[in-house]
Amino acid sequence: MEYYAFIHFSINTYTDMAWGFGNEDPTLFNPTKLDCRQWARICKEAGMKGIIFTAKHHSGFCLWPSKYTDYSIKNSPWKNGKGDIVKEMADACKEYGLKFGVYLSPWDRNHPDYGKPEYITYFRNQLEELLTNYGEVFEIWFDGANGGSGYYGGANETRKIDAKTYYDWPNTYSLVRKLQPKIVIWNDGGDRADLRWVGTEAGYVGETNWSLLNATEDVPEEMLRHGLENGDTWVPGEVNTSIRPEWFYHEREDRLVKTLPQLVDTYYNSIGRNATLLLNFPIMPNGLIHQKDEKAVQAFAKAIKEAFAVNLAKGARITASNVRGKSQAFGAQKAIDADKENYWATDDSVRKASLTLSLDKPTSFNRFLVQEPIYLGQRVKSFSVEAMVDGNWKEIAKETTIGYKRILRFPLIKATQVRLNILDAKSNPLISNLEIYKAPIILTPPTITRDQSGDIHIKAGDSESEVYYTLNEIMPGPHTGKYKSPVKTSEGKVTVKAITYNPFTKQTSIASEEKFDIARKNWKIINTDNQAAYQVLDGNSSTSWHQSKSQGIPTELIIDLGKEESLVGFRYLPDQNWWADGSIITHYQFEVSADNKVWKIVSEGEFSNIKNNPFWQNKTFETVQARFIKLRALKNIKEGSAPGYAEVDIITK
Ligand code: FUL
Repeated sequence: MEYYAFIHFSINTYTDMAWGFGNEDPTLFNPTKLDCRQWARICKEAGMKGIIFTAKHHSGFCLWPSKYTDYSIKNSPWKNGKGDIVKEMADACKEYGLKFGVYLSPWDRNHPDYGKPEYITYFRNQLEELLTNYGEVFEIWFDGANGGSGYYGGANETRKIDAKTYYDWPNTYSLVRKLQPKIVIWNDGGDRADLRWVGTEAGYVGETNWSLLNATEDVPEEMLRHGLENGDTWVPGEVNTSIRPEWFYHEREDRLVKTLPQLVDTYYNSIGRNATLLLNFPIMPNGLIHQKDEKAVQAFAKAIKEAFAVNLAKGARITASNVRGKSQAFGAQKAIDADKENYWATDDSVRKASLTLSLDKPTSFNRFLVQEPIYLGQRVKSFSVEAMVDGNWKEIAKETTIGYKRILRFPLIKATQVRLNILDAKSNPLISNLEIYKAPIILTPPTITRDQSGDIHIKAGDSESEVYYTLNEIMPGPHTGKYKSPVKTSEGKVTVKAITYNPFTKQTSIASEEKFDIARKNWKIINTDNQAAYQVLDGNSSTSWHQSKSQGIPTELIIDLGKEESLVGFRYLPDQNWWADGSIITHYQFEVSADNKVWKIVSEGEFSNIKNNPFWQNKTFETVQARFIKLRALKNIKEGSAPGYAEVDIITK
């Protein structure tokens, strides 16, 4: 299926939490515009094949009117408790020609029996409801987060279970398979199921990716990323990741929706590496997918469609170094004909062989796609790709596994022939499909940062594009400076403008612009010896430093600027991680000093709305000469948590 969606929606959508505790009041659940057809339409238009829906997340709150609990939408104001979102979701999937899947959290932080044998009966009763009343279910997701603190019917305690034995997975699986014979079971907490977690939610799987593991062995995360060459069980990887940092909707992530280059990377790092891609949409409290998420997934779909629009291998001549029994039924042609089920095969004893494509004329391409007929297993252990350029073979790539599908990206190359060399295989190699493409370069504005030493770093979204910049306010273009490595600047203020450029089509992106104040090169953080504190000055908004908790609040960050400066303001960027929001400073004082002895408060107050919009906070004041600055945190979002900083900067006159 390659590509399908996850939808996260539950009671904790209304409390702005990643996991509900299980005590949230059902009356909070009131989506005024709920429309499962909007979700299905977006997924269908994005080219997805199905949707997996969080029928019950860890809070235990059920989005269908389960007979076995009152902790469900039955007791919410939505449709006066008469609604059933699982049904609306299943119906919308049917209407849009999508397969329907279910996420049922084994961990239930609401149920009083969680941790006891009785809960297993409850869990199975719910499984039975979900797998009987809503038509065909293509996948069931048993999340691995299991046991811990929770409400548990009022007990408010921590309950531990053994995820391997507690749910009696063998019998639970039998029930699932009896009710839905064609279902695929996902489980990372217990017995090996049909699909495996890839050990990360960051949106990638290993380049070496075997669809095998051992059935009974506990596997480290590293192995989840790569599978096991000689594993005894077929458990392909499924790359699950969210279109935003978190799984559930949080307003303050509205500006953190994944960018086109990030989504395209995810595609090549999942579907392009023999895995499926399960991309999550959080639902807003009103019951809809946010427009920004919709736009992002549409742009992603368009970019992929354009990349794979014209298969340049179609109609080429193809020859093989060896063909099984010299039979046409296994000939090289089978790798490029329209039928993706048939395949080129070598004689049984062969482990090394090649396929050569001859093109009519010199052809430019930058993608290579290859597939094995996996119903006969995954065989290829290593391969290389070469191109005939000006009469010489040039190696483009040397890789390991192929599997169901492998897609390679490389800079545009113009060649008359392309050769796939199978270098080693577990058995005689089989190739069912081979394609080449010329994907357009994705032109998005580059990102510009300045590190503590004052060097400027510029990054394009697509490594095939060129980057041009200026430091003098002039519009950049192919006639201005070409970015090759970090740009040294004087330590003063600087405005950087940059564009990405497609040298083949001569198109440019919209320009990015960043204004940097004086470089922070000679700054010293003087009230801590912890070198990690310098992440506050590294120019990288995704790194951060947190004060030690024991210090309590107020807590200070004192910086020596190295020399006296004319200050007119300061800037603060809180830790950008959603889960670190407790550490965001809401109330502050800013002091300056000439000698680190006599201090003067030049600004104090609050960072208004910083919880919902945790971005750069700029505070200005009357010009003052000072060499030392002190940012004092008076209050954080969460009492008792230590202040965290992604960046701190000054504004000079
Ligand atoms: C995780 C869960 O704990 C998250 O809340 C989310 O559902 C994700 C898909 O899996 O383990």
